[in-house]
Amino acid sequence: MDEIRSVSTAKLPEIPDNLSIPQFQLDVADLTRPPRHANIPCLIDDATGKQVYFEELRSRTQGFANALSTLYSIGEEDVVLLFSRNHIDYPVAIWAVHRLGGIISPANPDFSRQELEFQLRATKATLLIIYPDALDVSTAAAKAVGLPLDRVLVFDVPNTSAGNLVTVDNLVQRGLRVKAFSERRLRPGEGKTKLAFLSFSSGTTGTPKDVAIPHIAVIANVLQLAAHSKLNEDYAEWKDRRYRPGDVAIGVLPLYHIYGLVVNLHFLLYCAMTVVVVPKFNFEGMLKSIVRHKITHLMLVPPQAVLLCKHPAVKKYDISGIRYIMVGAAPLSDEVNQKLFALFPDAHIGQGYGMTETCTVTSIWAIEHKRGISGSAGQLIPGVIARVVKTDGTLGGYNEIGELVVKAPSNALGYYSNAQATKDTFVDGYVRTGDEVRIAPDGELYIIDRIKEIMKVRGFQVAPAELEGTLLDHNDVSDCCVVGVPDDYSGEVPMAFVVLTVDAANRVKGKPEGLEGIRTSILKHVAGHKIGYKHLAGGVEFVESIPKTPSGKLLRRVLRERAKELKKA
Ligand code: 4UW
Repeated sequence: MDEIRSVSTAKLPEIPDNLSIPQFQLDVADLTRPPRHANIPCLIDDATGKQVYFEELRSRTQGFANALSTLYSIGEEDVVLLFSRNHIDYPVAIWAVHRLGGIISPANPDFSRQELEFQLRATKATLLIIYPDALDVSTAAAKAVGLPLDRVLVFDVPNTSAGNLVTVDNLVQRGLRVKAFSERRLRPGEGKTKLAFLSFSSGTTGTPKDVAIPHIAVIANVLQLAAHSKLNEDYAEWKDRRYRPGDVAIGVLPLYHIYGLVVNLHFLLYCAMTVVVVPKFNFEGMLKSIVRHKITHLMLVPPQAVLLCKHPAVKKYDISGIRYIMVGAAPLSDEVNQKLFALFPDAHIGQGYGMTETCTVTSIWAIEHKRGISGSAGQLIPGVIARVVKTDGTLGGYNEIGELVVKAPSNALGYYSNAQATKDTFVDGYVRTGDEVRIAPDGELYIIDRIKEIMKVRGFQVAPAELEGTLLDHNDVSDCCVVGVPDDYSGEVPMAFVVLTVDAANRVKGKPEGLEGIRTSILKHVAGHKIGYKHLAGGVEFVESIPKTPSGKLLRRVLRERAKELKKA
């Protein structure tokens, strides 16, 4: 056997290759999508309760496109960097840029100045849109890369200051008074190559890279999910239908990450559902929102599911309206899964699995199963073709273990500015996932291990190579290796093995407090340059040397085992 396909009987419709994402989401009447009732909002702002209806979403997108085109000359291939928490105008910004032929590069809103600078430089962004709490970081980063401050815009958040910056709402209002932009239409086939997003991922190795996601990738994944969930089949008699117009999902997943962007935003809006937009995750805040907005759908990452199972505050709230919980982006333990089942006896609960490079969902639990099978990441969705590549390079069949390699209409094109990494990861139209899996004959996909270098900390990628670069900038570090160590809440956390410079080693010889000083200084150094989830929560361990192969490649596995032993001791 050389290929394994989805066992789903659902039929994937033809995927339009001549539509931009906003045209697909907002303009075309598509018979396969549930009709949106005029009285069902698309978005609700969790903080203010403001509701945004379909027509308003559409007109705001057009207004913003007008303003971006006339006042900022945004057009073909311009990259606009979105450095923001979730906001009701987040999709407005995305789709306005897309309507002009531009590209969106989303960034984590908690990034440090250095991390934002890196992404601004890498993408050559010509416009930056931020959330007001990032004024200082953003202006410093913009200055550092030479982006004029009049090209930094800010989303409107009540009771916050936008400094001297122009706000998005101000521009939308100005843009609504004119009709100036000309819609960037795609020629037949062009959707396959016209870029929509540059999202960052480390892939299987190295530092974060810009994943080139074309318009068709997002459209395809939405249609694959729709087919998988039989959204377009008349099964109205199923009271249990998974996604119904009027269902309300909590939007705590960050929209800058591919899971939130494609599933929580594009797919759920396609389902004519309502998404409650939450700028910053806070567990008890989420419980309150679940009650306030009568939430039916939770899209979560494993640590949030852990809180749901263990946090004492859960008992204080009536969350019985929840009938769907999807968890993914990192492994979910059997224990948590079982607890979820017990806590929500009537809900649909299961895992999804995906990756930035496959522009998102690769598998999700079957629509016919109310509950996913514990330990399984679900079944391949329609349109996905999988190969299981064994360690000897041959292809495995059902129940054989190997690296999952995936072909799908949603696959990204490669890494925009890294030809070598593209060659290594995107092979003959397939993406190497770096995940070790087994596919059972009934179609269930089990993720056995992660064979790639990256760690997943609370569902976020952390690239060891990136942290090793930062560590090497510290004066006392001559060599290092970063590995993940297991952690109950975060899944895993980074830990560093460090070799001191000869100077530093001499300085602290026989002085344990001196060594402690260096350890603290290293921890602070990383904390000063990197976002919170990349901090060395697993600690720093000093070693004489880093084990390497004769060709100089880090033997990361050896240190990963050492780290596990240290944690046990
Ligand atoms: N079990 C074990 C899982 C799982 C997993 C992902 O940051 P990225 O590039 O992308 C993501 C995407 C997550 C996602 C997308 C759509 C979806 O429906 C869903 O289900 C809830 C989740 O995280 O990291 C990709 C890597 O994250 C790991 C795996 O190593 C993968 O290559 N990963 N989902 N259920 N591991």
